[in-house]
Amino acid sequence: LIPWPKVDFTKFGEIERKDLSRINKISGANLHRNWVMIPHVTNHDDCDITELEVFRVAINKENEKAGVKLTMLAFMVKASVAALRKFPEFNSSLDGDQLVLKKYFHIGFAADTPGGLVVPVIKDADKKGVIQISQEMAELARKARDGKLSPADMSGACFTISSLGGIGGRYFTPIINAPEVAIMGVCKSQLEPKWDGKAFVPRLILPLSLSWDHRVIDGASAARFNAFFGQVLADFRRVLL
Ligand code: CAO
Repeated sequence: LIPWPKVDFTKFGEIERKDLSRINKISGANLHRNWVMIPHVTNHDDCDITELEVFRVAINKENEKAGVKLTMLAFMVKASVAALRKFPEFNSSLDGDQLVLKKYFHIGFAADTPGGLVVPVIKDADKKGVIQISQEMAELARKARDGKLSPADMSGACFTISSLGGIGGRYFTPIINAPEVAIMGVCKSQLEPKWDGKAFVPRLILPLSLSWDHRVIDGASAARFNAFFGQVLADFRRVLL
């Protein structure tokens, strides 16, 4: 590679210099390695979360006094577990000439903090309900913002979800969090007109962006993974199957 350009920006105008945070330095090095070493591909898809959002809002209303708040992200953690069970190569890591297939389901989620990006992990998400996952996520996100996450809080993930749903955007290309082999990026859901065979009806559509490691996964499996993930969110009874 040719050297990074060295430019005296003061020649062009006023500037200010700021040190990178500790988290920026650590996550930047990891992201750079993962971007360079993993052959990434990203599949984009949409899923219909109209019914799930109605259910989520109703449950939150029912439990308002108890202070329970179910988040869309917690449902996505459960949907990830169902998809990882169905497509075990997504719950693996490369180790030389071998693939390590994991029988546990720890799901990481990207959390934006004033110091930078961190990925706390919900352990054994297969054994937890959506309420418990929502509560643990809120607690981990709070610890992340306060800079109080321990190394144990951030280790052992099998698969990561990066949600920009509360912020905006349509699709993006998330970078895989090695040694995981895939990551689900989620953007903001929007009401869109969908044809039901007779008329256009308003449906709440969630954009999905799944990045995967082409050494382990192929495009057909990724398309199936996205389709299944979307089917689970469209009809959550499928997590029971
Ligand atoms: N579509 C539309 N709205 C959404 C949504 C979606 N997919 N996901 C969440 N929202 C809405 C929620 O309904 C909520 O709205 P109200 O305040 O009106 O109830 C609001 O966005 C906040 O959502 P939330 O409290 O459920 O938070 P969250 O679970 O979406 O996010 C966390 C939590 C920790 C993931 C988030 O704070 C965060 O850090 N996100 C950024 C992650 C990131 O930076 N990813 C990029 C990594 S690559 O650089």
